[in-house]
Amino acid sequence: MIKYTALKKEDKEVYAAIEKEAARQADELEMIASENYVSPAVLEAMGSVLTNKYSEGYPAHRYYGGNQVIDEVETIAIERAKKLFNAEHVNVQPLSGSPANAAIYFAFLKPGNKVLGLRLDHGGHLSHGHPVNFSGLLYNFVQYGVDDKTGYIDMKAVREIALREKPKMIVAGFSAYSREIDWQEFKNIADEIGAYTFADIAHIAGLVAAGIVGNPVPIFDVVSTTTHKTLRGPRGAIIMCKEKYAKQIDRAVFPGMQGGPHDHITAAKAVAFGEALRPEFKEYAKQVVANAKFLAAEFIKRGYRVVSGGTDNHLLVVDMTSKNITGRDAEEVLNKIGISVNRSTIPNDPNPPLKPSGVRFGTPALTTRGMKEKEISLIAELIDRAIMNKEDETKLAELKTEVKKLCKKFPLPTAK
Ligand code: DSN
Repeated sequence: MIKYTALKKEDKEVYAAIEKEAARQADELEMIASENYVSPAVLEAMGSVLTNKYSEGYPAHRYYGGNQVIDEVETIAIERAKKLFNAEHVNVQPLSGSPANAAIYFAFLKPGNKVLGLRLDHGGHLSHGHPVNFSGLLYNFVQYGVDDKTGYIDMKAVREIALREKPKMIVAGFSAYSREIDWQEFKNIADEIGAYTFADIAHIAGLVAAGIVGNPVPIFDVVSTTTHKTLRGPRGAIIMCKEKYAKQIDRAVFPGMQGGPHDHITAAKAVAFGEALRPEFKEYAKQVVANAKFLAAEFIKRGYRVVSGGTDNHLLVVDMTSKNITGRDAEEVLNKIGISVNRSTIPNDPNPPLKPSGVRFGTPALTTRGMKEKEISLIAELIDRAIMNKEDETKLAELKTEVKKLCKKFPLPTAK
């Protein structure tokens, strides 16, 4: 149990806010696919004195003195990440996912170069070429999508677009796509046109590390991932690449994009990678996927349409149209009963992004709490009852009590 003794004494206002958020996390169900609960060890490393240090540069090549210990910490993080993902080279300094992706573009491309990425409204990410994002503004992105009928990425169409457009880089990866990606097929297409291959595995990194889904690291030129989603580490990111690109990636991260790395976060990344190398992590990752598949089936049983008909990973996108509610309203209703989710576009959504038709559900955080199929079944029932009684405040209050009762049986890792 984290005590925050000094904070309680020195800053009652911030202490009270943190305690309130801790209670919210403990008493509510977290189903946002990109969120998770870190272990007490990861949290302690994040709160360590390593935050006091400046260490621009890399182990044994720093621009500040006093970095002997930081060198050790960063080297541990690098070595563990290499082992976890079978990577030739790893940079553990990126501050988060978008800065990591920016560094990759910076390392391989010139402004205006053509890049092929997955459309945001088909499950991609802002940093994969959306027009309001730096990626779409600086580079000339063309986009692929999912097949209208199946909801799967249409690899034939990807090939056609790639051969027609001849991008300098192909981006594979997503933030709301529930199916396995055929990394080898992406690589084959890229090789036909001499394009770089970049995989963003932010969402599935934990599943990749556990060997539950395919690993692009040995196949692709460069791979980025955040460390805080299924991987269950601190907020941050890493970049993995072939040894021949090591120098250009390292230079792009520092001095290209960033100044001093966040050494306390590097330590917490090392701790999380150490945890992910243990057999228990594999069990967790297996259960994450089993829970997501089970949840998809429970929704389908109750008459919901799940995009692509199910899932191969930790997330699913559910089209709320058949229940006469938008994704935004469903998010609000579920919030009232203590279940956090986020609205999501569905492929070719007739509704605008702020009021899309879908909701994205994820199972990593529930699984970290120890929940299995039995609890997932109850949660699906609670969600459905909330949606069906969306205007009945009394019913919603009763459901909130049921959610809290379930949460009490599954304390957070940091509460033990
Ligand atoms: N915000 C993250 C997600 O929810 O998927 C992606 O950056």
